[in-house]
Amino acid sequence: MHLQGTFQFLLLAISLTVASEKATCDSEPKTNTCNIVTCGLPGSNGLPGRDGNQGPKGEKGDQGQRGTLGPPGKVGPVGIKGEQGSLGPRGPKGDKGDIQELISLKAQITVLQEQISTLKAFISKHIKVMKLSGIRSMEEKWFMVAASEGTFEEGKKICSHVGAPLAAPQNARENGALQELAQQFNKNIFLDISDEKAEGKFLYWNGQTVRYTNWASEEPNGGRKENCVEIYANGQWNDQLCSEKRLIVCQL
Ligand code: MAN
Ligand code: CA
Repeated sequence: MHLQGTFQFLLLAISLTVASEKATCDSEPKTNTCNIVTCGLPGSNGLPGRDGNQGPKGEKGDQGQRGTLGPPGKVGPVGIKGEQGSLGPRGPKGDKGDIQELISLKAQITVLQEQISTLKAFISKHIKVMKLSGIRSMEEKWFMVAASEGTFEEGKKICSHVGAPLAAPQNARENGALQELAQQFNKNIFLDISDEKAEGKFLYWNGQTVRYTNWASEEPNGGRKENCVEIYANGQWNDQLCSEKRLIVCQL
């Protein structure tokens, strides 16, 4: 072991000497003289040295490039209401009123008023003619004398020619209109009311139960015999024989 170490030392010493001589040979100009140790052939390259120590920390790099645009943020809360704006400038002056147009409108109104008066007088005369003819007109119901006399069945037949029933008052006003006709023609009038189907149960021609009545005192008293109804000139009602002949008034 000791010998091996010694040998290695010697080899190293020789190598160093040769290297030194080689350097001397290369650097010095060639002369005719020669050194004691002659230059040998250069040795082969040694093994690569060990890695060096870590270098010093580099300088801070340049700033990076700007990033891409991010997504939009959330909508913020509603702002507070602003104050009322100031009054706007005054508008241009309007056109002068057309007095001639006003005069024309007044004239038209006067003409219309005259026409309305004429129409009113015309209608008034017609109503008088109608009344004399045995017609009473209300908002939606008209009574019209159709025959001076007839039984209940005859009367119904006459009115049916114009698709109408006999008169049947459903309130005091309508009863008053029929009363006028009874007075005017001095005859009782058959109403389109009967208890023929069920004794004591008076129905209109269309089967509806009679609501408004104006029975005279003690009426109705006819039992199964008097199944029709007449109106007197005083406006009161009486159950009567259907075979009697009375004024025939239709309801339109
Ligand atoms: C007559 C008839 C009857 C009526 C009485 C009233 O007899 O018209 O229907 O009830 O008079 O007194
Ligand atoms: Ca009676």
